[in-house]
Amino acid sequence: MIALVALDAGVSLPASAAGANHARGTTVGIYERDFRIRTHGRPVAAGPVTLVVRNGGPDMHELLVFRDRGRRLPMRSDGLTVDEDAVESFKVGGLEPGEPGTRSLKLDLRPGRYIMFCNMAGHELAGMHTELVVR
Ligand SMILES: [Cu+2]
Repeated sequence: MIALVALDAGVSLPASAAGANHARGTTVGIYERDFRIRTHGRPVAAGPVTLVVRNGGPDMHELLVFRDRGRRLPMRSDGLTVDEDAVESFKVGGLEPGEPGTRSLKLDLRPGRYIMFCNMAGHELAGMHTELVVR
């Protein structure tokens, strides 16, 4: 696990803060539901980035963040989940599966392209993935 990652499930920011630049970094709103992940899609500044993740349900969802290797993520033999162990060195953080509601994930991101997805069985394949570009 990378030391820069910190989970902070207790913090909740107003939706109006999504995408705004603050002295302490950038806040990005992420919206999950069965079976999509949406964000504003604009590049964000490198440095401290807080993802405010709202799960609209109805299922539990997680959010994993990996640096993009420029290749498709490897799947486990179940064919339904990404083999996280095979790309562990690219992982920058994540939220464990959670019930509908809002949680936040604090990251410290270098410039580059990142992929965010839910790795509960079949969810990534169903469409629960998106990108984040950091400049
Ligand atoms: Cu999910």
